[in-house]
Amino acid sequence: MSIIDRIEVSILDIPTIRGHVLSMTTMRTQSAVLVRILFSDGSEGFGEGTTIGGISYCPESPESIASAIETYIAPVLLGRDGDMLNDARQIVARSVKGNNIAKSAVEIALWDGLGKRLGVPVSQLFGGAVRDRLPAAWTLASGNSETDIAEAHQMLDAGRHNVFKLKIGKRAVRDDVAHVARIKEAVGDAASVRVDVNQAWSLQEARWGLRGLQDAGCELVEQPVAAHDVDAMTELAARHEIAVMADEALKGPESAFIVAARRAADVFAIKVAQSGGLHRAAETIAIGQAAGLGLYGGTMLETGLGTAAALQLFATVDKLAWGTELFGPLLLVEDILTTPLVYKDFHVELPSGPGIGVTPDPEQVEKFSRDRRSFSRAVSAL
Ligand code: MUC
Ligand code: MG
Repeated sequence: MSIIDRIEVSILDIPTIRGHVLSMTTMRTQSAVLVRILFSDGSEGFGEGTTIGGISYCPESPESIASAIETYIAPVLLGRDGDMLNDARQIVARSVKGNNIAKSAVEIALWDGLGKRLGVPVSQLFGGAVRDRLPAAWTLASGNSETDIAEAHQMLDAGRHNVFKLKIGKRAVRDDVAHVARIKEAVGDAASVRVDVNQAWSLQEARWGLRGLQDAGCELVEQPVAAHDVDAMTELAARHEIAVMADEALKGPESAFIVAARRAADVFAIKVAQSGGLHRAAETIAIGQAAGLGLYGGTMLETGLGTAAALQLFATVDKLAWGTELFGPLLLVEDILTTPLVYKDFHVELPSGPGIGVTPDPEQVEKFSRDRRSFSRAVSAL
């Protein structure tokens, strides 16, 4: 038995290499909630939960993630058997509604601990990896077309990325379409161009937008309208050839079932954190596969730690038709891992090693740490 003895939570604030301009905010820092679980046999596991732009992307914030873990999730897990993942997930699900990112951060740490104790990578606990590297897209979001074009060429020349996701939705639809067309023209057939609207358009704007994007050679549009507007997504997916991808609309298997049943997307962006953990992300993948939808490995712009956890799951998926966007650590001025993930030949490699395959460097954690709290089985102390 490996009893969950102690759960440590810290928020790391890591600056980004440039402003990341999204329809709802501009990110200059990524705040990652790091979870460390210590087990009675001396083993440990790490997890991570991030959101995007504080609280502008979804209801969870770095502070709420840390607070949900320390106030509600840690108390129900301390003293339980860390090898019993289903038991842990179920008790947390019964005690805490929503808070998917917080649950995911803790669940990743449990998987990491279990994998390390068994001496196997987490991918093996999900049936085994079927590939050792995955295509990784890059997001162009400097807010300026010229800067984005220069960045795209730099990435192509370096052999780092040949799939670009453009963040749009902040300007008028016509200006956004012109911006996308310029970038597509500049990269030509050397790269795939896709966009993410992050829910910013009304259905009427989206009708025009999708037509313009399609004519500009853009291959896919992610979450063009509000996450709850399933009917609008259904109409857009049916009327346009450009692929429509659901992101914010997917919060695990329950919502995935609704989106799939209503044909409200052609592609699922699978996000481990948004799904509520690796297990629920795997269930979401299964629903997408059963519905015949395309799959894409999404990100919440995690550090190398959360990115490695996602890699462990995505590497087990039979077909990821749209690749991944697991570039999170590259957007940060510095990563926190002892050994960074390898980005090469337009791919990111699956780390070998047990658990999630990576470990945070304590000095880097200390350097970016905003605060640190720990909760032990006997006493809970700040
Ligand atoms: C999102 O909405 O997909 C993923 C990549 C990126 O640049 O932002 C995120 C969020
Ligand atoms: Mg998105």
